[in-house]
Formats: sequence, C-alpha cells, structure tokens
Amino acid sequence: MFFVLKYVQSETCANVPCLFIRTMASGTALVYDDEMTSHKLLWEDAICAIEIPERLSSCYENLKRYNLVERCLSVPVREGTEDEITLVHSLDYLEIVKTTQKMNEEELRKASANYDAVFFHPTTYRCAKLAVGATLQLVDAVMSGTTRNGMALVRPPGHHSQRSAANGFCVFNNVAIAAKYAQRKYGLQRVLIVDWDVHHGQGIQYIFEEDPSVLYFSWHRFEHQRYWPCLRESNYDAVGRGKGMGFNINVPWNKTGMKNSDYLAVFLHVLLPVAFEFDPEVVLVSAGYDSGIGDPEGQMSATPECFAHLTHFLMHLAKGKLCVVLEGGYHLRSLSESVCMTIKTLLGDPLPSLSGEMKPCLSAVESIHDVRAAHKSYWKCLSHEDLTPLKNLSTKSCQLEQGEAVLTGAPLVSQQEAGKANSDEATKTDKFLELHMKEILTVEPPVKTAVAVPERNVNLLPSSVQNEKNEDIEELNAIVREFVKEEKALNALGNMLAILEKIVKKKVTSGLVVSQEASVSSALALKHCHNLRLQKVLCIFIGDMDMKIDLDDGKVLLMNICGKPSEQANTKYNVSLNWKEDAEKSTFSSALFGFILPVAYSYQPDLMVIVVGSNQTLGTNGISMLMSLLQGLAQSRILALIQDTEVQLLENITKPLMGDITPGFGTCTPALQENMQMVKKLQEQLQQEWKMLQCSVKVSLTER
Ligand code: X5A
Ligand code: ZN
Repeated sequence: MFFVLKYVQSETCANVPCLFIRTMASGTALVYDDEMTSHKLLWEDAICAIEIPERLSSCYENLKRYNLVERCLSVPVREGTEDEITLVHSLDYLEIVKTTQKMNEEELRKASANYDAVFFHPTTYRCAKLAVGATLQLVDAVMSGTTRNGMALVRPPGHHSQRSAANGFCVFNNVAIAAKYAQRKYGLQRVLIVDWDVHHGQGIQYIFEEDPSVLYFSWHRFEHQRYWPCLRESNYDAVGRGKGMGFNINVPWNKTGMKNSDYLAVFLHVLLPVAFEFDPEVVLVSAGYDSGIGDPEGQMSATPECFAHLTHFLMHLAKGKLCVVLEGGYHLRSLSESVCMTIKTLLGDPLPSLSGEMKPCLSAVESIHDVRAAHKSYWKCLSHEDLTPLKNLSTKSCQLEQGEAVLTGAPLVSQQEAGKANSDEATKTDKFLELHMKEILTVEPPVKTAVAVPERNVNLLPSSVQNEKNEDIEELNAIVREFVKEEKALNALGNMLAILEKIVKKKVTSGLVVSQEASVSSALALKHCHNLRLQKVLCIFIGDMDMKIDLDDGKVLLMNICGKPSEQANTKYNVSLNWKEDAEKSTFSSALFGFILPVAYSYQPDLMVIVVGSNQTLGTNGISMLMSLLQGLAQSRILALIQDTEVQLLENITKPLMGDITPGFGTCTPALQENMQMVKKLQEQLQQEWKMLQCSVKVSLTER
C-alpha cells in the first residue's frame, strides 16, 4: 500500500495514551499554596476590600472542576530569600515590611496608610515572600527544562510595588524580581514582560526603564490620566530612558469597555511584531484578570477565551518558555474562568474561537496608532510606517483640571447605591459566564493529527508513530471518481477525504496529506467542504500553484502567497500576497501580523486548508511560524496538503500541527522593502472589509 494512514497523538491530552515520545521540554507547572490566602484586610476600606483570599481559592477550585490540576505538574512554593527580594527592593523597605509581622491592628493600619491602596496583615510578610518564591520556583521549573511553561497563583500581587514602596495591593514585585533572577541565574540577555493587567504596572516600568535587556509591555485603563494611578508616565510616550529607550511600551486605554478585538488588535499590531523582533529568551506575564469582563476595577469586556488567545500567541516566543504570574482580577467567576482558559492553553488544548465582532473600536485604534508612532524609531518592524502621534502631547489636556474629580470607576452616587449597582453588575456577569463557558467549551476531540504520507516519507515525520489500520474508504472513493479519472490517484484522494471528514466530525483535530497534485487535492477538499456544509473555510496556498477553485462567495476565503505577482485583482475573498524570497529568512512576521492573522481573525473560519506547493518563498521558518500561529483559529482544525516534491517541509508542518513549539524563530525583522510595501498596500486595500487590519487612524477616521 502506497499510503499509510496514521494518527499522531499529542501527549498533553488527558486520559489518552500517547503514541510517541516528545523530545522537547513539555508540560505545564502549577505553583500554588493556600497559605497565601491568609493575608487579608482586617478593617473597613472600600478601596482594598476587593483583594480577598477567595481570589486565589476560587481559581484553584475551578481548576479542579475542569480536571486541570491533575494535568499540571504541581510545583511547591518556597519563600523568596532576602537576597532575591533585594534584587529589586531596598534593604530599608524589606526591613519595614518585616516589622509588620509583629504589629497589632492599630499599627498595621498606620503602616498601611503610608502607602497608596495597601493593607498589611500579620501574615503579609510571609505571604509576600511566598509569592516571590512561588514565582521563582516557576522560573526555575521552566528555565531548567522541567516543564515547558507554567503559572503561579499568588497573593499579594506585585506589579505596582517599587524599590522602596508598597502600592496598589502589591508588596514585593514578584515579576520584576523574577526577571532579575532569571538574568542572574541563567545568564539571560533578553527578558520580555507582558503585563495584561488592566492597571499600569508602574513599579515594573520604574525598575527597568533604563534597561534594554528587559522589554516591558503594559496596556492599561488610562482615560487621559484620570484613572488610577493617574500618572503622566503611563502614557504611550513613555518609551524608556537612556539605553532603555524603546524597551518600555505603554498602551493607554482611553475608554472602558475594551473587548476581545481591541486586545487582539494591540497584540497583532503592537506587541507581537516587536516581541518577535526582540526575540526574548523567556517571557514573563504579569497576568491580571481585572482586564476581563465583569471586573469592577477594569470595566472592560474581554471574555475568558481572549486570555487563551493571548497566551497562545506568547507561547511561540522564547521556544515556549512562558511563565504566567497572577496579578489582579476581582470578579471571582471571570477571574477563575480566565485563569482556567490560560492554563488549558498552556497545556496545549485547542482554543475556543474568539467571540464577538472582530473590529477594534476607534479609541483602541487611536491608542495603537499613537504607540506605533512613538516606537517607530526603535523597532524595524514599525520603521516603514509614516506615522505621527495623533495629538500633540504637550498641548493635550491630559492633566486634571483644577478641582476635577478623579474617576475611580465607581459612578458619582452614594456608596450604598454604588455597591448595589456593582453587585447587580457582578451577578449579570456571573450568569453570562455560566452560559458562555458552556457554549465555548464544547467537547473536544483528543488532540490528534491524522497523517497520510507515502511510506518512503514516514521517516520525515517528527517521531516514530504507530500504524493504524486503513479506513474503509469505498464510499469516499466514489466521490473521488466523479472528480478525477486516474485510478492511481484514487486511494490517495480517498484517504484525504477520510481525514477531512474526521476533522469535521471532530474525531481528530488536524490532518496532514502528501499529495502528488496538491492543486487537484485542494480543489477536491474544498468541494467536499461544500458538501459537508462548512460555512467558512480559510484556504491558504503557499508557492506556485495552478488553482482550480470555485469561489462560492464567502464560504471560502482564498489567500495565495506566491513569489510571482498575480494578474488578478484582489477581492474580499480572493487575495494574492506577493512575497519575495528573502535572504534573511526570518522576515515573514510582518506579513503574518500585519495581514494574514488580522484577516484570518476577521473571517473566523470553521476550518483551514493549507496547501504547500513548489517554489514557496516563506522559508522553513516562515512556514513553521504560519502553521503555529494559525492554531489559534478554527479550534485548530487544519488540513495541510503538501505537494510531494516538498516533503522536506514535513517536519516544519507536522510539529506545529501537533502543538509542538518549534525550536525558536530567531529575531524576526523585516528586510525587503518590497515585501513591506506589499503588506501596507494590502492593509489599505482591505481594511474596510477585514476590520482587524485597522491599526492607524488616517483612513479609518473618514471611512468608518
Ligand atoms: C494588582 C492590582 C490594583 C489596585 C487598585 C487601587 N492592583 N485602586 O490590580
Ligand atoms: Zn490590576
């Protein structure tokens, strides 16, 4: 038999035997200890009342409910040492925190009042040391290769605390200490910190402002400096200082209600291009979930699966070395569901589709525009843009007017009324989330890849796999017979349809087929998608291909990535991306983040068909990157069709399909002017059709 039908089993799925041995670091660490719930507020304080012990315990309970705890490697906490804490904090400050252990309530109140939005409890010092130690245990598990990634659930949080000050519920700066620790212990040159908490981690900014070895990214509710902590230096023009210029990225939100597409737009158009150019050796996340829906502080609208997508993107940096550390998050249900989505993604489960309209709001696009303008001279991936900030900051009235009230998120009504409104709001979100999670967490297939490759190419697959009995494909062969006459193609195409049906029926997640004539196979595959009533299929052709596709308006979106320019004009559902081969090889990220992913996320396909033909111009790196990042769409349902002349690419395609993190993409910088111009032109042409392309205000202001 010429073709072999196999299953390749990804190992991270529970209760399913694993058919091959992974050679790379794998697994997800979970660092948690309920001792960190002992730190609590002992007196009345409206501001601090939300930072409660249940924040931690409810996350852990929910992880147990989803059977996620048993799938993680449980890593014990420890105390951070004085040497570790003083990597960031002054000895004087450490001594002050130490003294709170022996204080009575009166003294604790006084000590707390020295800082903005902070409370001390007799166990605070112990818990804060555990929070530091838990974070460092996670860094060790990941950097030593014990696990690929992981999450630390800690209290108190850290990102607001400064060299000599507690601030905003934070005592020791867990993530900042982790960055310094990773650099010292593992000799790292480049650390990326992503702060998706809804507040600005000004503590982290201050600590690394002049340090180009730590890239700090934060988005935060800002409202033209009216939102806490109301700092001038939280705006987009704070880009770092001295040698650190360009290594501090602030994305201010000037409106509340930011939703999935706004967060996604910032990742695609700001963070990811820069992060892939920076090429970190580890990624630390200041993971606050007060940026999620229902949070009384954040007032934003991102739903739990949004955090799955954010996590997924970051998993492709630093060879997958990703340490997620809890910061804020005050709506218990929203917090705990979002934490579960984060950990499911770290474990390698397919992602639920991102819900909501895929169109960033004008205010978000303005922020993105401003940040890109502020950073264009520091990052090659932004340098081609002709951007200037929208408003002249020096004349902009972003300082508070005299006597103007500071908005804290609570409306200007009595405390009692506000409390009632808040709890009504919270209950509404509870109900919404109960339904929403049922909707997005439909039963998933075990993460499996079905493979049909010629026997002689089996050795090109990443690991030894077990043969499976061939399916009875007579019925499918009948369909094939209508399509092609040659008997010799019959079994190959029948096998392909068998795999396609398995994907659609959710028996497997993805499939890989080597084909003697990829263009014929893809035409048949798309025809069969139509038979199977699939609503939206994203089809990406890579390389020279003679396409034989009927475009059934809207049901197929065709992207053709080829070296030679096509004569055909671009339309909404048929786009040619003329990509010139580049000696540098690591340049495809600009097309990926600037065009392919924004369009793909705007379309929201049910299935993806990726066809690789001859003379592809992306390079192996480009193909790996594309395959990896497309996993976030269509719940990872991908059928990959490879022309048999291109089997040398098998490994680069199969590994991402199985959720393996490729051994690093290297620093991704745009080189060819032609390619950059082409991406820009396509953005301009299609940003009214595919709204996730919008990242500057020039065009959108007049045409929205
Ligand atoms: C870690 C965190 C928020 C403090 C808010 C004070 N802190 N108004 O989310
Ligand atoms: Zn926060």
